[in-house]
Amino acid sequence: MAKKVALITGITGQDGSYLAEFLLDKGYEVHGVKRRSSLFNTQRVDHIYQDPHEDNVSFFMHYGDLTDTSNLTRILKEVQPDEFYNLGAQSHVAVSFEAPEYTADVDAIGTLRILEAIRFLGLDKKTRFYQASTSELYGLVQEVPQTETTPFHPRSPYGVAKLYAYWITVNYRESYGLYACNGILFNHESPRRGETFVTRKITRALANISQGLEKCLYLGNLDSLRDWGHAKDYVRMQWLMLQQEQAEDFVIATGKQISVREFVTLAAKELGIGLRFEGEGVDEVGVIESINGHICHNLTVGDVIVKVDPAYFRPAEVETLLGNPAKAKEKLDWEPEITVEEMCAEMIECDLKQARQLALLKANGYDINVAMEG
Ligand code: NDP
Ligand code: GDR
Repeated sequence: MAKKVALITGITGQDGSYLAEFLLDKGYEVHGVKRRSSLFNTQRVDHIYQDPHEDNVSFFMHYGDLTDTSNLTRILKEVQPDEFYNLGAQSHVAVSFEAPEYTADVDAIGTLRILEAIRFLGLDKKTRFYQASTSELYGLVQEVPQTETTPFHPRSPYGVAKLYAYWITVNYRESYGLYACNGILFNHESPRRGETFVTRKITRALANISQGLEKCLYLGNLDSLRDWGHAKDYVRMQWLMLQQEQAEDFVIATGKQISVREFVTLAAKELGIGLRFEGEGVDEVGVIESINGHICHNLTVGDVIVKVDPAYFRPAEVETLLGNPAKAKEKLDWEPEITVEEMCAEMIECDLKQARQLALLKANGYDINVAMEG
């Protein structure tokens, strides 16, 4: 039987890399779109790279960009995918305030470009389309927890661009009968998470601090509440959504939320270090006694300083997000398997390994550069 063919934008990102692994394991031929970059940008997928000169190759990369219609159309024509996963995006909410027009071009119009290309090439009966929608659509939340029917009120240029992408996906389903669906995914993380998203920024910085490579972790809003899951669990659901008889939209979440401050505390606990929170709006030392109902033993007020820097505040903030994944459970029998505590432990393990290597280099006189942004 011929292999199923999948095409993924954003293959070099966190989700793209996990999804590619997942589909290769299932016996798919996987094609990914990568951007031209002056430095290598394929670190997350290098371990699954296959030499195109070999026989039986099932992993291919194509240069492309979501801002380039002719390029997307050509790749689609060449690949003729059974499944298209649109994971590519300018995905950083804070950056979208700095680059709103680019974010709209990539995240909103990029989605339209793909849908139009599918239609134009007559692939509308063949290619199933998945759109990476987001809990950022809820923004200023109207209902707790959020479900597939909760009204949207995005709070950033990123959220607004993704709102267009959400509706154009629904519109192409309703207008042209495309199998097109939205996964409304809540935050999901992993050791492969980009270094400027808050969880990875925290695990990386605390691991570095524990090895004497940095002195202080600067953060913005410590009180934001997020429903954090693991990317591995969430890509499984992306595939499941394209295996149904009819295309539908689904919320993917864990149904639990913790604050940024609590995540810092979890990470510190994992490292066995004591914290001190300082800065604007912080009026307590910040030791947290229980997270998700579990008592945090061995937590002390310590010397590791976490400082609030208003530079990381956003012009409009999404204060709280909490998803209800009941529809995914009922219709697709999907449930997340990895808890936020397990995920944090995995991220710390990975960042600590790197920090120890850097510390060793430093101790032996090598120049190292530990840049922290966010
Ligand atoms: P990442 O930021 O890790 O990956 C984004 C990917 O998009 C990268 O491969 C990036 O390429 C690529 N990309 C960026 N701009 C363009 C462009 N102009 N043309 C083509 N590709 C481009 O994001 P995640 O993997 O975390 O997220 C995947 C998708 O899911 C995104 O659309 C995101 O908005 C959405 N999402 C993510 C959630 C999360 O919590 N992770 C939650 C809900 C939705 P490069 O490597 O070159 O930068
Ligand atoms: P988010 O993720 O905006 O939810 O978007 P991020 O990790 O950037 O922020 C989460 C919350 O933490 C607060 N925060 C900080 N954030 C960053 N990045 N850096 C800081 O120093 C910092 N301090 C506090 C933020 O204000 C925010 O409230 C992610 C992305 O993956 C999107 O693409 C995706 O759609 C949504 O999750 C669901």
